[in-house]
Amino acid sequence: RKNLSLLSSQQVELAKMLLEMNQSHLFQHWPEPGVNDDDKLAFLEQVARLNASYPGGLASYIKTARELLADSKAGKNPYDGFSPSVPSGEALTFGDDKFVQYEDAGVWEARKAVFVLVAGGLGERLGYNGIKVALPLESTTGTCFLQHYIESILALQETSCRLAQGEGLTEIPLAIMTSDDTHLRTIKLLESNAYFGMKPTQIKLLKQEKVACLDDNDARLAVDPHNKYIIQTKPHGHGDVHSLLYSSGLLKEWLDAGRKWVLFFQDTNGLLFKAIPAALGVSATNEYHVNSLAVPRKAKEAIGGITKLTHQDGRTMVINVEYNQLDPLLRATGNPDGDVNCETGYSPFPGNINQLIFEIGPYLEELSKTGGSIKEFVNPKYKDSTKTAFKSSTRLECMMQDYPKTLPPSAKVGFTVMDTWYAYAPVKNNPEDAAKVPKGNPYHSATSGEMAIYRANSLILRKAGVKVADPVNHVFNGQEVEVFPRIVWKPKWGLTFSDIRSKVKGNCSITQRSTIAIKGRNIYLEDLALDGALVLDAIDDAEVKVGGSVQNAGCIIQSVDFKDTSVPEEVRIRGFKIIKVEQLEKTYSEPGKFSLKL
Ligand code: UGB
Repeated sequence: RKNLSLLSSQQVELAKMLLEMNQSHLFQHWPEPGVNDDDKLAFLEQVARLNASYPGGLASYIKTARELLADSKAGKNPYDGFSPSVPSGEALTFGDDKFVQYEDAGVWEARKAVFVLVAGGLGERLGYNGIKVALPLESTTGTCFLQHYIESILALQETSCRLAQGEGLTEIPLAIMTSDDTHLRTIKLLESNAYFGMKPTQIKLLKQEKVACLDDNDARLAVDPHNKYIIQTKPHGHGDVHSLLYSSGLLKEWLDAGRKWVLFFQDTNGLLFKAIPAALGVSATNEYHVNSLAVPRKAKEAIGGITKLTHQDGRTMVINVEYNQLDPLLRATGNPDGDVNCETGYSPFPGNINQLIFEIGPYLEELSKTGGSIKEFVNPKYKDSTKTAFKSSTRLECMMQDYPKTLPPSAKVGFTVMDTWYAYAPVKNNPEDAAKVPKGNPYHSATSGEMAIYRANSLILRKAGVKVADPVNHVFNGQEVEVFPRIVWKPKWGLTFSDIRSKVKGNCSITQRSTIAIKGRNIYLEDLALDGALVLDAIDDAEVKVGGSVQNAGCIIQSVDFKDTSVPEEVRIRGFKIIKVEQLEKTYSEPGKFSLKL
């Protein structure tokens, strides 16, 4: 290995910077030259990595940390001088004329879009040991979140590029932000599934680095308790996505290639793509630089609230206020009850679901000024009220939805409120915590996430004219949920409401105990009466009309206790499994027109 006397000038500069920034404790334990040189080199290499991965470098990190820690000690309110009010945005109703117009506009625009999935979090609240994008979003077909996301993007790509034939753009890129916790497992999931049908070159992985932990109010960097040559690090938050898109050159590449929109989304929302086309249509029609998707939110629910903030000096911004800050902000500004439901039964502040659509041009222009750094915050857990010592080391954090905080007032920042039933069903909470959620508030568990898919698909088919039976109530893992028929389809079968509406005809009906999985693009249901389980598959060149009556024993749902470790974790956390007793399967693998009368 290298001798310490051969340190690069950059390493020497960084060590000097640390000494100047009152970080001499990092070197105090170093023995004389020649002893532990490999450890010392590894330490300096880590310092160089931490320096390179933070906009402005480590010196800037330490400086910002000191300022934020001083503000936190002084109890400074980050919203000092601002008063909150309810903003106005675009509200959509699934399936009505306006919604369909926005969907059409969104599908047309989609060929100029890129998607960015933030998937660097481990999901501590869920307590699942794998990566969250590998979890099945429903267990009827076992499709995992990543597969569903990729297939949805491919379906959008196919339709949008076909509509705009000859315009040159043929692929919608996907970038995935990973972290050390998720990177290798994300690659493995993609590689072992042939990238779920996407071209490998269409997907770019950007790994976020962790940031240095801080031991005290002077922002002294924390060393690992087990190895003094390692600086302790923790995740910096999903806000890293902006600096990564900027520093990797991807944003510029996309803009140069004629792309206009970047859509950010999170790791476990199986409903999201039902809302994407219309939301993109809203961005395009209203020429929003920033468009945040929101849903009605119960007061104190653990999702941020979209809020209009007006400063005493007249400045205003529409921004997410995180769930733990909205209530204190309201109380401090003349609303003694804080965050409470209004007469609608919901908080007047719509809930941020962290699905953001930015116009790339103005976004890149802004990042060229900021380097992609996002307003950070610090959340130290103090030992006592003197706020002089921490219970454990802390670090700076940042959130992707804070991007608009640095924008000038001329920026067009809007939001779109969608109904929760078709836009938002994340899988975030473990069964025990979900069972403790106050009645009426969403569980956000694997159980509710899956049931939300069946509910949304049932309600959409109803809107399209199918007679879908009412749900029955069941309790799984201590959570009472409505169980609709298990209706699932591939994104390419029904990407938009108009698409779906064109594929069901005549008098169709589905009973509550039924299951239907539609896997082919050109499958049409016509006068179909289903009471049991039916699986339909067809290649894209096969057009199949399916009608008549199906009756069989179908699939049954069997309860599973989350504590039963003999059952795989992804099954246990949802509290049930699906047993296929009898199902009718029809597959069409030859091109042509077919009519199936059952
Ligand atoms: N994530 C990363 O990629 N890197 C990180 O360092 C951390 C997370 P959580 P959170 O949808 O209900 C957000 O932990 O942060 C990814 C919004 O802030 O699931 O508590 C991670 O993989 C909040 O306003 O959520 O809360 C995941 O995909 C509200 O919208 C995503 O970031 C809330 O989500 C979110 O991480 C919500």
